[in-house]
Amino acid sequence: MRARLIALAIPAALSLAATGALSQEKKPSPEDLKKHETTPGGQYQPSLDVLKEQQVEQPGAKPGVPTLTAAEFEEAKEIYFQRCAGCHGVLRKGATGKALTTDITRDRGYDYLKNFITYGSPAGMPNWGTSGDLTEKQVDMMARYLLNEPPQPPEFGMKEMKATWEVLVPPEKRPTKKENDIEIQNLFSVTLRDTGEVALIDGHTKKIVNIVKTGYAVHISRVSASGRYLYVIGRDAKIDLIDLWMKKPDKVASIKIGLEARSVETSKMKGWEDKFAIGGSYWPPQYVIMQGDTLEPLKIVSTRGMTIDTQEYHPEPRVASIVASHYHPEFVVNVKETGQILMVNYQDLNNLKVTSINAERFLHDGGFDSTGRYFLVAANARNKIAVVDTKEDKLEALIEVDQTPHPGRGANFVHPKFGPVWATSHLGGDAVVLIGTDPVKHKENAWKVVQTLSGQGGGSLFIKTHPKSKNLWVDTPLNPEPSIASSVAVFDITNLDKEPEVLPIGEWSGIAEGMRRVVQPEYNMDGSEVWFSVWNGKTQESAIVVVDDKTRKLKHVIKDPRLVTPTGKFNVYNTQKDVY
Ligand code: DHE
Repeated sequence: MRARLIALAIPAALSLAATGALSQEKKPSPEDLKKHETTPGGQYQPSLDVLKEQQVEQPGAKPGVPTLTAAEFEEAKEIYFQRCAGCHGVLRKGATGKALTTDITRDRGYDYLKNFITYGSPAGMPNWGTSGDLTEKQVDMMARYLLNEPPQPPEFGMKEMKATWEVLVPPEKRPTKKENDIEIQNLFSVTLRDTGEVALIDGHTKKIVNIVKTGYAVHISRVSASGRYLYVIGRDAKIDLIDLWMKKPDKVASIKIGLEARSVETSKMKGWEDKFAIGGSYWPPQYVIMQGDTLEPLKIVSTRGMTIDTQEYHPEPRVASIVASHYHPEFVVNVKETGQILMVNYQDLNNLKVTSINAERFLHDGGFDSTGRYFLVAANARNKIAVVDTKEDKLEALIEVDQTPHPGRGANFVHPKFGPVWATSHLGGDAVVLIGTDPVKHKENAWKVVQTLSGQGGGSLFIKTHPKSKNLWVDTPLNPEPSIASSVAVFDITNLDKEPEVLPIGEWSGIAEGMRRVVQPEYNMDGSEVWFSVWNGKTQESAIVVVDDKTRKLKHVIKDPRLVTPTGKFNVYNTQKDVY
């Protein structure tokens, strides 16, 4: 799967405006071509795999514009959604990459487009042609595709959602108390990315309790405030609700909330525990509030609107991370392309109150500070962290960090010198940035980068610690160097000036084949163990490696033929209580 993600690498920008070394006739020199190599940050772009399967109408021909046959249109559309739309947008209005609307593409012309697609650019556009990813024929087809109007994928409203909504076990037929003897708070929901399943693994016995079929390329799991319900979302926008009280925890409801999605969350405010769920989608750009125990869709809200900086209309601002406020009955919805953070109050769905906070464009992933009051989110393509005060519902700070921050939910700990900090690692380099988070007792450090550590290299996705731990773990699964991708760096929180120790988790797994990408450290409930996924290709062996947190020694390797492409792991208690 990793190989697939890289092969489907999307450009950071098909910078038609930034001509750089490439002009219409001139081919780049071999030296320039070297600069066109895609970085880990450039590789980590959405691939709209589900959208590519959609039937969309071919826009009509226009005089003077080269046409495509129906078969060519189908192929070009698939390539575009899979490889280009992540950066340039489904409707080609631009996202992290430049806009490719026909006013621009026709102005640049066929030859120009063909060259760009063939050779790429140092600004981040991969060399699709010279790399062999696209044939000459495909490059020609894509250049023509871009000269035609973009097709519009279908909307997905209440009618479509209701048609997919299923309550497999109605609430009145569900257990009235926990019917199993699993310590459910120490259960892990493990994403099996390429089989579209989650493995529920007992944190104590390390045995698989159940494998539950979920959405396509399943992405994340979140846990309800009571700890009873588990919500899982796939990239196909399918949400599955799992009841952990059942004798064998299993699905009780499911729904599709769009065509492409990445995030789900559940209401956590006191008095509203388990009441609502929310799902955010990439396409159509919208979020939906659902009944927490049935997933019945109640309220759909579009995120289409104006960007915070240039205040221009954006037709497809994707919903990135969503968290549930602990201070108000609100969801914190991060809208990627407009840069708005929406505080969606779920108290009265008919008179919905939404506070829209101007943060920064390209919001992606983030988590709370240790008090649960401040939410820190990466505006990854802007190299910034935005901080929202969820008590006052306002932007607290915008902090410049390193290239392409990717915190996951981040890591909170007390720095020996600077007090409470939240940390993020980066896709674009080895920096691990620590940000002060205590505006009361450490005012001078609050919302400032107080220290920058050096990890193993770029390509980091997740960082983790636990309130009971002295370790700070930093993964590097997207680093191109196999030994770095298959190991993890661990810093001593009590002595951060010391070099990190590097643990060869991939080697410890005993797996000999594949890249053995080590991804997403996740603690067990009491903070004594850290679990790592050893993520290999779909047909290769993968595993979960459990490390003793105190000794940093290998404790256990979980292997099972059913553990195909494990990536994210979500410990029920830590996810329920936002412990990270
Ligand atoms: Fe993720 C979180 C989007 C690729 C594993 N990912 C998120 C979130 C978003 C997101 C918006 C935050 C959700 C939230 O908190 O509500 N991810 C995307 C993409 O758009 C992207 C870049 C490309 C795509 O086409 O999906 C992408 N993500 C990946 C992967 O390739 C990863 C490494 C493996 C996989 O399983 O697909 C991956 N993403 C994760 C994980 C989290 C996540 C494990 C949750 C981390 C956490 O600790 O909460």
